[in-house]
Amino acid sequence: MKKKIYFAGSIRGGRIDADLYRRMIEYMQKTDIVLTEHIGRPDLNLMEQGKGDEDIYSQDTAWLRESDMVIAECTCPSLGVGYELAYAESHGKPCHIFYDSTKAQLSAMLIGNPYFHIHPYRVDLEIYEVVDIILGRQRA
Ligand code: 6IA
Repeated sequence: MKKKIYFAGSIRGGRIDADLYRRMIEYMQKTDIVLTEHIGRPDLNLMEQGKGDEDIYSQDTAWLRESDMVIAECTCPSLGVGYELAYAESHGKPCHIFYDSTKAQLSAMLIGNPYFHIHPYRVDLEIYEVVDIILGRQRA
């Protein structure tokens, strides 16, 4: 059965890692469903103007409740992603947090919470190995 993944990444917090989000989303979509594939789109800022904030909030919280797990890329700090992680925790969803430990220091409010599965990485390749394990994929 395909897993429903809520992928969280910075939008108004800054789009510097948007291309990494896209690569992670495409990798997860090889076997599973990413509810939030728009997070990786390069043209998101333009698109964002058409949608109201209340609609975004209700759609995203509905997707969080529907998801099997949350995978967040947290190198670029984002208030929205922090909120989503707390929301997911309160709904008992497994949460996996990736961040580049050569570029960022993760908030104590995430790293200090034993509920969260924290995955620091130094090169992008490490992300995909961990994603395979999280998604229960066989590796050759
Ligand atoms: O505070 P931030 O904007 O950085 O928060 C980013 C997080 O909030 C992401 O993980 C998203 O799930 C959620 N989020 C923020 N803005 C949007 C959004 N904008 N759409 C969906 N989720 C969002 C509109 C873009 C759309 C029309 C394609």
